[in-house]
Amino acid sequence: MNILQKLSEAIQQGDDRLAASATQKAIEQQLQAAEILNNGLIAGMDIIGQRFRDMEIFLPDVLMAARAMHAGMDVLKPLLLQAGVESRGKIILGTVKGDLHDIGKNLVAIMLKGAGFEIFDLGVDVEAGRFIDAAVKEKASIIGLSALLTTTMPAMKEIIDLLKERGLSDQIKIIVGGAPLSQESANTMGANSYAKDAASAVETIKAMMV
Ligand code: B1M
Repeated sequence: MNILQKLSEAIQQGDDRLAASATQKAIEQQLQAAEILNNGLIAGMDIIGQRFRDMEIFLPDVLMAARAMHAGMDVLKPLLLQAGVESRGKIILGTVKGDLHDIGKNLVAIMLKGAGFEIFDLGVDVEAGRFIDAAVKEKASIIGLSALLTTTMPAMKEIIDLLKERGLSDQIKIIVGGAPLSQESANTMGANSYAKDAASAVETIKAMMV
């Protein structure tokens, strides 16, 4: 079993210590951060997602996998954070109301910080108004919204509508992402942009800043 398979296994078993040590070993073997992330950590989490959907495993198993994922991400973080010196701009980020998933949102935050953006992470289960208040307070021109549940996607539209109601949609742009979303759903809800993963979120946000 190679080190990335071992890392994926560690996530699936919810073994946070093994996840951290396998991530460290992968780094020592000079593997690229993106490879460790995609073919080790995320690969393991994808299998957890499938097994959860098929009811082969249950919520506590998913929670343990999430803890192991965070342990691996903590070790990988310095590599993903090849920090830009000058701030490229401020971004408000969070997971929408009713949704507690934060692994993907945290990855987006890490990659954006690495690209030199200043991130104000509001966390999970964030009320619509808080996103807008934070953007106004920090004079941020972009709000990034994450949702992992089909049932919480409508909360994104609520924020977009509230922004319009407050007459701020010319100054503040919205980018949305998360597993149940697509370019089509982003268009339908009226978001300015959509990104399918953390790496494309960085590229899309750079383009939005121009
Ligand atoms: Co939940 N969960 N979960 N879960 N969970 C999913 C999302 C699910 C698909 C599992 C399944 O059934 N196969 C399913 C949703 C079904 C649906 O609505 N379509 C589901 C469910 C049903 C639930 C509960 C309702 C279960 C229950 O209680 N019966 C419950 C809801 C709780 C709530 O939020 N109110 C629940 C709870 C949980 C845990 C708490 C146990 C845990 C989350 C822990 C945490 O986040 N701290 C959890 C987990 C871990 C998952 C799965 C297994 C993995 C999610 C993950 O972290 N993936 C997930 C199945 C899956 O997605 N395969 C599942 C890894 C992460 C790197 O990817 O988050 O997709 P992702 O982020 C990507 C992209 O989406 C994108 O970039 C990221 C990095 O590349 N992206 C953005 C994300 N946000 C972005 C923002 C952007 C741009 C890109 O711009 C701003």
